[in-house]
Amino acid sequence: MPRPITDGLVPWPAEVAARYRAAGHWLGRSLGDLLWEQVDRTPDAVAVVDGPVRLTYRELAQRADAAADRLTTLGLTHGDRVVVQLGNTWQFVAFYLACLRTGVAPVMALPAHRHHEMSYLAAHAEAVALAVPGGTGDFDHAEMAERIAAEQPDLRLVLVQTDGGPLRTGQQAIDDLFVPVVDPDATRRRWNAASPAGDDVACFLLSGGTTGLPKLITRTHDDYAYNARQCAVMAGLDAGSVYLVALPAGHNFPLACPGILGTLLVGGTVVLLPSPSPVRAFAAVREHGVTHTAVVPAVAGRWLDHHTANPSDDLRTLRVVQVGGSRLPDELAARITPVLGATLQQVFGMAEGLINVTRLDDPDAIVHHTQGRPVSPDDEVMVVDEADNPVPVGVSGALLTRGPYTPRGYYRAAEQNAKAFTADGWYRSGDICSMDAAGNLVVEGRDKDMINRGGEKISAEEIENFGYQVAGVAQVAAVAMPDPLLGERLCVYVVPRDGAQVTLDDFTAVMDAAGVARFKLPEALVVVDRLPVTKVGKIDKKTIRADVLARLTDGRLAERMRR
Ligand code: OOB
Repeated sequence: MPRPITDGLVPWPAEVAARYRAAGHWLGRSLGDLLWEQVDRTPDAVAVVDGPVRLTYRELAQRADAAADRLTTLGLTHGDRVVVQLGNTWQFVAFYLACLRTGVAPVMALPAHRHHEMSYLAAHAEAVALAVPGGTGDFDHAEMAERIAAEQPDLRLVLVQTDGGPLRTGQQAIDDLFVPVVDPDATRRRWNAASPAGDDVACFLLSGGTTGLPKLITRTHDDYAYNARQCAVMAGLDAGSVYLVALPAGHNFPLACPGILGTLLVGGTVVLLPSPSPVRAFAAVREHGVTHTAVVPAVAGRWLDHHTANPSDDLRTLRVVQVGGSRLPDELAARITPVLGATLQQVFGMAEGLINVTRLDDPDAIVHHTQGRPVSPDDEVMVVDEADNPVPVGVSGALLTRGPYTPRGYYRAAEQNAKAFTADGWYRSGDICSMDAAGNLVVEGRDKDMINRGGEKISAEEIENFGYQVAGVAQVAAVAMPDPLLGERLCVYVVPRDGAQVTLDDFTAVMDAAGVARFKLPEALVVVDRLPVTKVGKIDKKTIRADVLARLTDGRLAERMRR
């Protein structure tokens, strides 16, 4: 039997929570309440566009309420967890809203996740349900879900987005949840009355990953609504805005910074695309009059190149392009407005909370060279030295933060919380930053053992754990390898056992067999006699990274491009 959701939450201290309420940051209302209020203000406005499907606010709300009813009939209730892996479709939005209405907490997995990640998430969250895409493209999510459900007795329900295709025995078609109910007004009143509390869990986000597997971050209705509202203000969203979702919708950035939630809270329109390819994105901008979107730097680079080669695409409506997830090179930053004609907003955020943005009216010097400043006046940020003492302006150090939408601990992770949070509740972001006199942050590097592959986060520890399962491997270290396109790619250093041969294929075969998300597969492997160590005997990643650079420069490192 799954334990109650409350078992493992780390709340804000009561006096801090009272302060956030008094300041009006936390409204004590559920996200569903706030969104359904918007439905009443603009019932006939278009809320969601997904290919040929256009749903008004009223239609979206009715589908979500219908799904809330069906989830209840299927046995799901307030506090249950469901791992959600849906693609960028209207069903993603309607299902997420149904969860907000019922208090069933979605765990926001990514479509790229495979058996390894999904089974862990389901087990760790003690989920009772999975919601997955159908067997489209190169991977059969429904088959994976069937296997996971067979392995985990708590999993009672598998919802599959079949898009009308065949269904496996024992699974439910997600589209059946949205079929209109007989009396939508009565259904709506019932869910209004059953609304979750402001401090209930709205959803779980996944940590960027420095540990073996992602940690779960609980976001409450109060804090997540504030996150989305505040980002909406900063991005200049209003009822006339059209927000394009080009990144995976379950990621914090397109979900709530301001993303889908921020747009729906102000009466704007959300346009969903399955991928950020420039051809599709620019066609969507033209067709739907997109005003706002969010991309990672690698995508921004592709858009710039495409538009430079095809300048006739009409992007006139595009007002704000948010770029974040990994460091945007200054040269790329300077090209956004001249080429795309839109204002650049740099976004330096994290699923753990804190969001920094450059303001729309900031001068170029700030927008091109910094990653912005916190979106809330009550965000506390501190750049510290190794003894946790603040460093002077302009000096780099580790970024710590607390605030009204930065939770005080991961879910059910006491041991990791002791490391990732200070005794007085500051979150150690693992980012090395400097701060200017006006509070703008520049991300200079990081002190967490992670590889940021174009915004996709890969934990070195997780990869090394797989390395030790590869036959003939005595020692392994996973490090970032600089890449002009993605910023970083994953490279592994291997010390073989006596006489053993270890290849990149051996390594990826082990990871493939374990069913690991493909973006985590290493793209280069270097065989060495021994790994450098620091004075205290730890593997010296800094020296290894310098070695990667040297090998890249003189051509000894023949990297393999996977995607
Ligand atoms: C976003 O969230 P996560 O949780 O996938 O990753 C957070 C980490 C940060 O700690 C930092 O290391 C890196 O991603 N990061 C950036 C960055 N934005 C994120 N590093 C340099 N420059 C940036 N602009 O990635 C995320 C969440 C919400 C909005 C935007 C990004």
